[in-house]
Amino acid sequence: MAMLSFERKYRVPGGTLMGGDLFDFWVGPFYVGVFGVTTIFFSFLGTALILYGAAIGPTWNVWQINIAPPDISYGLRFAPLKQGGLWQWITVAATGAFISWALREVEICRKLGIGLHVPIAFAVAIGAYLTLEVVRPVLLGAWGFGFPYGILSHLDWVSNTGYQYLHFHYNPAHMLAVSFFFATTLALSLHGSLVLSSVNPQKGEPVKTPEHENTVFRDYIGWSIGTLGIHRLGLFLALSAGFWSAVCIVISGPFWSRGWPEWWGWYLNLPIWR
Ligand code: UQ2
Repeated sequence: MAMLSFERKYRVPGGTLMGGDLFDFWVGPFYVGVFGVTTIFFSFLGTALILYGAAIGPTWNVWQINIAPPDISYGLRFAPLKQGGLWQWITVAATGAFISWALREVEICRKLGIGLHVPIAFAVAIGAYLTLEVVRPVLLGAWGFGFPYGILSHLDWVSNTGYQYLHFHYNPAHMLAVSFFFATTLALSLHGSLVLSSVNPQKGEPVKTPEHENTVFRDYIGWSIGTLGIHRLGLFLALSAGFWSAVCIVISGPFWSRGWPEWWGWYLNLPIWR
């Protein structure tokens, strides 16, 4: 079915999560919905607050603009706008925009009658952000433990937070996260190159099918995971990378407050070495 007639057939009311037919329409190619409106509201609010924070700051150098969370002494209270309150409201706006976007994805999936894999995958990324900016600061008792909004400043935060635990690469959950990130790039490079090789055959050859793709890997390693399997694997690897990233930072402080190399003392203290 041609794309335009397909879209005419499926762009019908229904499948919304709340509000019934309210905003259940399209603007050009874009589905609006209640959550399209809330996405626009929160992203405009957040962007305006960021611009205000930059305007009252010392620089317009994009690399150096920084909107920091409140001082630790504010604990989990509201801070004045210029003492971290802006960071708090920007965090509220970002969270509202991310969750609105995920729910808009859910409504589009429901309209199409497809699975909810895309919004669920996005929810894992939102979960990693909320772990950094909400869950860990709440567990540590102060919003000041969140990362600041700024290009260089958030890099400094990552570096400082890592060195606070002496050597973050000894964090076992960080090891898992990094391994999943690398495995994700390996899987996507294998998959992308394999598919492109099949649809870009050598001169005079017809475009190839999945049988050829399977045979490449059966010849290499005696096994092919299959065309559906590679996408299941890719989603698993990518979500695992995000999941273990969230775990590795939320356990740093709330669960383990010394250097991560020291955590491996359990191994050195095993009774088998006596
Ligand atoms: C595959 C297959 C695909 C693929 C790829 C493979 C036809 C088009 C890439 C090969 C993948 C394997 C063997 C898994 C590798 C494991 C990790 C952890 C990276 O068999 O089926 O479909 O794209």
